[in-house]
Amino acid sequence: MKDEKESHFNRHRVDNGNRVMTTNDGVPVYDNNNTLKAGERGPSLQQDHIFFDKLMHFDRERIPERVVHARGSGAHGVFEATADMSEYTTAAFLRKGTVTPVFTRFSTVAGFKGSTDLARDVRGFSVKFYTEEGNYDLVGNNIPVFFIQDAMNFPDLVHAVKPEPNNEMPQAASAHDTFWDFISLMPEAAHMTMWVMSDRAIPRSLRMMEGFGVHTFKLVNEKGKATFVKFHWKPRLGVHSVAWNEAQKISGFDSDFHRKDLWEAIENANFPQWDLGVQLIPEEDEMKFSFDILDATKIIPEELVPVRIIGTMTLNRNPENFFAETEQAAFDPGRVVPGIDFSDDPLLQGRIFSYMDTQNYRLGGPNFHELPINRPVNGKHNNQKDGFSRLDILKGAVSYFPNSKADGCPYHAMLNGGTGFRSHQQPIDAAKIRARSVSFADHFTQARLFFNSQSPEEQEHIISALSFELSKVQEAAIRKRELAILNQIDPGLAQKVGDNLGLVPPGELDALTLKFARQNHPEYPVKPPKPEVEKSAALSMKVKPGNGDIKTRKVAFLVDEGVSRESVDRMKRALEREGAQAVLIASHVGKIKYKEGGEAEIAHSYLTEASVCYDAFYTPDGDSVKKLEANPDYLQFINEGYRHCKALAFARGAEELARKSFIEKDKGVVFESTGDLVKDFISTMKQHRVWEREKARKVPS
Ligand code: HDE
Repeated sequence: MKDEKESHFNRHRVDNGNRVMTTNDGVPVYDNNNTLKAGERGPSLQQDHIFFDKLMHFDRERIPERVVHARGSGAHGVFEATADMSEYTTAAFLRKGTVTPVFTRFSTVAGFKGSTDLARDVRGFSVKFYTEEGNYDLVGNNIPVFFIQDAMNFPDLVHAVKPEPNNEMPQAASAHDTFWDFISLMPEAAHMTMWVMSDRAIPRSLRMMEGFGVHTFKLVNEKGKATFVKFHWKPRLGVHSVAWNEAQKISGFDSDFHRKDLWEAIENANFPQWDLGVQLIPEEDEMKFSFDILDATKIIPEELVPVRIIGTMTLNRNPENFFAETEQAAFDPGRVVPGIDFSDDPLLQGRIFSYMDTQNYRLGGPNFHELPINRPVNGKHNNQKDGFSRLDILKGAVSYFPNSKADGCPYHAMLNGGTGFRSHQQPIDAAKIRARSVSFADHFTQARLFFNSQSPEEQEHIISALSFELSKVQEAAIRKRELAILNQIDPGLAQKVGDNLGLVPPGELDALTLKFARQNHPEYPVKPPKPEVEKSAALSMKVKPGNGDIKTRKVAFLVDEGVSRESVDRMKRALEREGAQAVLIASHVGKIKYKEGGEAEIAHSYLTEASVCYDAFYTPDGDSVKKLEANPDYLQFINEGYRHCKALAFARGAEELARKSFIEKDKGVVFESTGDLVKDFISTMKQHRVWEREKARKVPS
């Protein structure tokens, strides 16, 4: 099997090394610089087939970008099952010890393909498992709920959040009228809105975010018994975000920040890992909760159903060609393997159509599954044929079933007692109806649960984000309508956002919001059932497992001519022991002299680097201190780091620099003279950020 998998990925690799250049038909190209002309200074000739071959291809290099999730980054890896799940599912890739190749693509949702990585947005988290029973796609997000409950509203949601159609602004941003107009008329979006306004929407790294299947799915065992399941990805590096002010600046300094971070981690063999967890709900318990498990705007709190870890994904190989792999990867929640099935979640049901349809268009026809990145490793065998860009060459005269001429092949699994995909035999007795279940009508209880479960700093960030976004909305009526929704979630929250908008939150939902909600539920608002829990610890990022690890964190060492080698090396060694990265930054690249003699090679200067691209800052001792004091770029670096609540360490001789730049000592500012420089710095970094600093901050930058 290993060889087969290897050849699967190798088959289409092209190596141009030591080869003569050819046309697409393999004709050697003699001159790749000059078009064919009538005379040296004459017009070009129509018979220049070499030039036409080249330009014809060039003119068609772009394919339609994804309507949503256009901006993305992918990586190859493996998934290893670590638990025996045979009691619940026949899926072979979930058998303990099975190792399955995967391709994972992370994305933002709203921005175009070339937009910034650090937009406030949901992140897509799609995993294609190349299992021995075919491809399984778990196409999830880094937020466990969604804005809407029924797929019918999806194009409207996307039209509302995308740049406005008259002027195509703003890019990769939800802070504009049409988004909030829509959201304030759709109270079902309240829960998701809280998540998107939280720091989850501005991750520090794609490697430091959770993933969720969002919908309830089903696992099906050998006896045909189904168990409902929710999927979770838990990052080994913990869950971390940046500050909003920082995110905006990163977008300017390095709009590839996340893409580069993922790429570099893999190149440096710091392979990111996630554990796959499941919440299992017996079929009998389907109606047991105060919410409907088919409603994608609801989570199942971990207090009610714990998350059980069943495997680990490791991303260990960057794509060799972005277009061929990441851009052409076709994910589809409709691709399930035996042992996994859909629930009746109306959002999921709609997705089962949309992805296949979108790939058909985007990748130019029905043969997109033959592209190397989309091919199943176990091969495909059926009677489907022809169509645009068919790659496979089907042998023989027979392309129908049943047949006798090819001994009945390919046969379907039931004929030979095999285990093909069988849908869960779910009994249904219902009238065809276009309606919304009343069990979907409570929109605020879980939005409140989320807000109540956040730490005070996280709550402040949500308030600031809502204030930012709604301040950017031009129409006062929209601001007010959203405030009325926030007031239903938490009056204190609405009050604080209202203060920032100069508005008093209305006590009742807006008449227009009610009008639209009543289209789905004539009796709206419906009295909400009593929730099982009022708080859920797992919803705060503060307490995530894996937090406290500083592996791969980037620490800026702010140096200059005459810096002390001893002061640099001592900290560098300690950080590297923890797996963190020390990056020397000076006023110029090239060589600088150490105080003790000898030279350091500097790859980064203030010209190319920004403080927002680093996790923590260290100013070593040496003659460099005098130079740094007079360097406004240095002062901006540490002031901004301070503003963004990062750890700052100053060797004894550099402590004065902190005071001169108005940085006040707090638990994130480490001085050599008042503690253990190295130990205190590392332990502060382990807390990720000193968010408490935000309130006390007096530094302007
Ligand atoms: Fe998607 N979504 N979506 N979505 N979605 C697409 O498929 C769609 C939804 C998600 O890395 C599109 O190939 C509908 C929920 C990810 O390539 C499109 C509905 C969740 C990706 C599409 C939803 C997602 C997509 C655009 C409502 C989280 C990127 C390009 C019923 C569980 C996949 C494409 C990648 C992409 C449709 C809602 C996640 C248009 C109709 C809920 C991660 O088919």
